[in-house]
Amino acid sequence: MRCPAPPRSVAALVGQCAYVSMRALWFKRPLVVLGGVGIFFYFGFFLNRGSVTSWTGGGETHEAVRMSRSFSDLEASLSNLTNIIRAFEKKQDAIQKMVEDNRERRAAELGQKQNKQPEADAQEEKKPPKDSKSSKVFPNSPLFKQWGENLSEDDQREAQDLFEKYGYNVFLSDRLPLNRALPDTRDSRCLKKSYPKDLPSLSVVLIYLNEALSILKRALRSIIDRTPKDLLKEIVMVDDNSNNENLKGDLDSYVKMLEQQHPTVRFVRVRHTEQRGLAYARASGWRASSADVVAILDAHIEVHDMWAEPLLTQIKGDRTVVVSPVFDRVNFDDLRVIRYEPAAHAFDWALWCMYEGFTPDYYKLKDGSLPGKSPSVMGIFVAERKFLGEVGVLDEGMRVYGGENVELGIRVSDRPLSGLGSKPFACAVNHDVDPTPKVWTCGGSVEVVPCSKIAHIERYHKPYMRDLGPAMKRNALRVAEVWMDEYKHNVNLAWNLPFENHGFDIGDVSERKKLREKLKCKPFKWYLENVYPKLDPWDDLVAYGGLKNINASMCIDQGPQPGHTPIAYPCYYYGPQITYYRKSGELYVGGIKSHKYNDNRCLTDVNNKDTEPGLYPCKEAMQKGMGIYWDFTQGKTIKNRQTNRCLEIKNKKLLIQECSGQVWEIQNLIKPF
Ligand SMILES: *[C@@H]1O[C@H](CO)[C@@H](O)[C@H](O)[C@H]1NC(C)=O
Ligand SMILES: *[C@@H]1O[C@H](CO)[C@@H](O)[C@H](O)[C@H]1NC(C)=O
Ligand SMILES: *[C@@H]1O[C@H](CO)[C@@H](O)[C@H](O)[C@H]1NC(C)=O
Ligand SMILES: [Mn+2]
Repeated sequence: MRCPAPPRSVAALVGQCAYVSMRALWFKRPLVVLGGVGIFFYFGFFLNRGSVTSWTGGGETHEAVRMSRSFSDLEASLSNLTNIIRAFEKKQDAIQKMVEDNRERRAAELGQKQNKQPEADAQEEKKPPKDSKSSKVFPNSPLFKQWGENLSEDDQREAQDLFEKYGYNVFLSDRLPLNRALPDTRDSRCLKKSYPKDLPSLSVVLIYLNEALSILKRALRSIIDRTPKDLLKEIVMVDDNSNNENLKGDLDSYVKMLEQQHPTVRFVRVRHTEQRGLAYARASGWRASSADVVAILDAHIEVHDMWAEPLLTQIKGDRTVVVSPVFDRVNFDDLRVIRYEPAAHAFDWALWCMYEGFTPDYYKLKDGSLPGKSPSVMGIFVAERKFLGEVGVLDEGMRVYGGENVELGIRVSDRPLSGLGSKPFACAVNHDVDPTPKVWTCGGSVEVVPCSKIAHIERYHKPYMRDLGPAMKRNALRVAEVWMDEYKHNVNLAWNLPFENHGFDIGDVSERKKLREKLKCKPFKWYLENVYPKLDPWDDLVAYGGLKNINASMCIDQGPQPGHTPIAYPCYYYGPQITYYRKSGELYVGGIKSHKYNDNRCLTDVNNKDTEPGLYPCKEAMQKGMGIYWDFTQGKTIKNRQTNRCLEIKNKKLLIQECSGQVWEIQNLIKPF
């Protein structure tokens, strides 16, 4: 799973949420969104937009190291423009502050609960670390920010080595019991539910690449211990060409031992001889499976008690529903479990995943144990095996990482998102009716099931590749090409790529297009209107990019942040200077939001004697009577409709004044305006 930090508390949904790993908690700082509609990550926006080249955004890891690497590349390429560099340094300070804030919040959070670990099933091979006073060998390592206080220097070195290799605390994992207890983070109503006896059988698919042995063992252990014997048919382990040695012999002997202890469970091993990426690995696990239902999971997880029954019950009631458990976060450093609130799995136009509130209908029922409909999945999902095959499993033409989950979400969403999950049927079993439909549509829907919980490590960095950006972009462009019809260019906009000649070879999509035709899938417009109306279609956008004043030869820039005063600046055509002009006359500076619940920042004539322009959330600006609508055509003046004053530059200052005839040029035209 690749998504960013999900909501951590109920408050998240009513107001606030914490994480996108899909953008990780380090940089996606969740903001309070009133009305319970969603969650937004203002900073992530800047990052994604901001990086023309190397910033990967998203993922479980926006770490400072990578940040500064991206920024120093940038600085190098702009080395002759010292003032611009200064601006970016300022930005880095802001980022730093944000990181500190997050750390403080984290510290507070960690102070809250300790999970008790049982003594049993400890891993004998290693003793707990000794208590001895020693200084920090890696004071700047994220691993030691909250953890490892009393480790000897040798142990610190070992722990740091392992952390750098795996992205989580393997040193600690090696010393925790494989069957450690997890806190019960479910809604209390879940404990009172009962589930049908005759549920479909289950294949659990674990995909992994260079996972630590003890993490993988703990995942296996938890699945075996916490899935009813009569439901768990098999565990399919897909190794996407790992190169760590202990995933060979040591893992084999562990699996052999499990096989002997649990003769009813079939263990299937799939090994790729080259790295094929997440989508292919998940699909090859699906191919190797044979039970009624497949659960396709990451291998850095532990399932909670009763995780399978609620999911299987939903699928028993409706074989076309693709379900997801709710993921709790396991910290990469101390491996503690942090409760996440159930939330819908959503995405933005860059196809980064993120959490979002369910629809208002859902919350009206005031029962957080009920399944909720979701526009997409995060990556981990559970589906009826044959149904998944009928609708095309996953797009195996995707590479490395990202996009495949959104593609699945779009593909199987065939019903309006009413906000409610399907009602579990008491007995009507339809998973074994004739599964060969005459004409199948892109049928189905996605649900998040709160009574099913899986603890998932949000890794500090991922093993797939140093920079996931190119793969993300490529896969997103694939999704756009196959599924998004007239909206496909929104993906280019979100990644700041030109519509044509974007430089990515997206591979052959003809099979996926054929699939779409064969399944008679509904148009993307239908999906937007019925399943995911929160996504802003951006359909009245007419131009975007840097906006240059021809007379002064300078660009508009969002100016110091936080702040409300855009400025004139030498053009560098980067995040803070990217503007979006809407047919309505709204002009955004410094970014555009993917979701309707997130307000954009409108250029305003604040309508008083003060001659500086403003940059305010559009709704707020409207309420305060500021002018947010501008008349503009390419190479002409930018004139406020309300005040008839113009946006101009005088002595290198951005002003609003009586029109003197200065003209502007915007970088990219989307349609004539
Ligand atoms: C900076 O470099 C660009 C080309 O890389 C050049 O066109 C421009 O004149 C340079 N600016 C200054 C101030 O040296
Ligand atoms: C580290 O050692 C000190 C003194 O022995 C003790 O007070 C403290 O609780 C220890 N910290 C941890 C995290 O074990
Ligand atoms: C600004 O530049 C445009 C195009 O070069 C020119 O037609 C116009 O007269 C200039 N306006 C002012 C006020 O200098
Ligand atoms: Mn994951």
